[in-house]
Amino acid sequence: MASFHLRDILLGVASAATQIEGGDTNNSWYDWYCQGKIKDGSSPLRATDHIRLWPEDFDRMRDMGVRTYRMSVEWSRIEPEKGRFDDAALEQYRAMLQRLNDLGIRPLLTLHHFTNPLWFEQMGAFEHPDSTSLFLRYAATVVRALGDLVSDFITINEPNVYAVQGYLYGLWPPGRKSLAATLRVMARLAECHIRAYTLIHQVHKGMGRTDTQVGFAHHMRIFAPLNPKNPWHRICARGVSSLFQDLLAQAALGGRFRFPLPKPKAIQSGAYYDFLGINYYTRSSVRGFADHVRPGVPVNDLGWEIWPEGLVACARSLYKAFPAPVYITENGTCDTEDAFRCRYIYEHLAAIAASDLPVKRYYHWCFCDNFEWLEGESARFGLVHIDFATQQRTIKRSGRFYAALIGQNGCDDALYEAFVADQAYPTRARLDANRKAPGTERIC
Ligand code: GCO
Repeated sequence: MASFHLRDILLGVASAATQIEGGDTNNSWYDWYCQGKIKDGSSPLRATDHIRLWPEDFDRMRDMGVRTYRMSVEWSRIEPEKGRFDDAALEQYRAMLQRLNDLGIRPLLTLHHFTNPLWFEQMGAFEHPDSTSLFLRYAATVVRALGDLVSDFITINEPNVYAVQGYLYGLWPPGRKSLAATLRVMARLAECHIRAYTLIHQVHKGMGRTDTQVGFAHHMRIFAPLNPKNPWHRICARGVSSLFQDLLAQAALGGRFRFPLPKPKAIQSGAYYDFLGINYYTRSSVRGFADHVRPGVPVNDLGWEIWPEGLVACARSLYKAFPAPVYITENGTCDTEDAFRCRYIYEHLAAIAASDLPVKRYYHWCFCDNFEWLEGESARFGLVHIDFATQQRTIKRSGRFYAALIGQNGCDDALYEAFVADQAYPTRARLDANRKAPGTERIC
């Protein structure tokens, strides 16, 4: 049985400003590029030139039947200097949101997706004691300026990935390697989410809106013991899961800050979510405190294990603690040749369709190939192919498949035969054999 039906799930696509817009030198990731940190030497200054080409991109989304679009606004454009807000930048985002509404594509707006304005980065970003109030002022400005055009908000994207990559592994800005700083930043981001949750509701209510929905996008993965029979591996898997994702969920969604996360002042326990935003990509097999991939498992081009059941398992574990509608705010894969993306989409959506969880939205990451952080332009996650030199867009086979899935609100046998049946995943062993350069796996 290859068919499934998606009930009342709204299907959409996701993106993030720095990864697509281009044209902004005033942010932490452009600075990171200038420091020579991007593996393929590409710059977020180019990206997909979405800042100019968005009307074309939105038309393509409409043609594909996309129902909802997760996008982010760039803080460094909106507040280029501390305390100076740029009306033209806000107008630009208003035009985008207006157009999405006109096309019948429901926007979900992310306020912070990894990138900081330079002035904020240079003052110490979320380690600085003033960072909460500065983030809240920015958030309130955005909601006042755009809140008549959008009702669904994500405060912060993947606080755990931001903290771990930037403050523990030192791979992302600001390049620190301190466990204490990582925990401080995670706690600060949880606090920012909680306070922004309340503030967005207040501001939006003041504008006469009663349909506000706020959440954060939590990066979740399955942490499995590399050898399930080894008790040490089992302890490590639980420990890593707790440090990386469980403590953060308790703090940000429930206001419960547990050791070793520092507790911010005057935060009450409560329910700081209207939906559960989950970004899911992979399963990590754990030995010690490092990530591994089991030999022989299916993997994507970056070596991340492909394990569709994990999506539902992650959603279930979060839902048990925090019952609310589930939005899969990101799910997708790096597949340069677009050789197995249809199967990836099919298997993840089939797992959702088979579950009894209240999954209400699914955002495929990503609408188009883009600037994939450290990997630059070399890692392709899009449904639409980008020729970065010419900015030519071409819908991929997987994009046509996704459009057909949206059209049918599910998959029937004919669609499966046409797009999925002939696709197989690479395996870890094959990837290693094909690799000329050493692995480029992301650690978290
Ligand atoms: C993340 C982000 C996206 C990535 C995507 C693929 O999870 O890191 O939210 O910006 O591009 O996950 O790595």
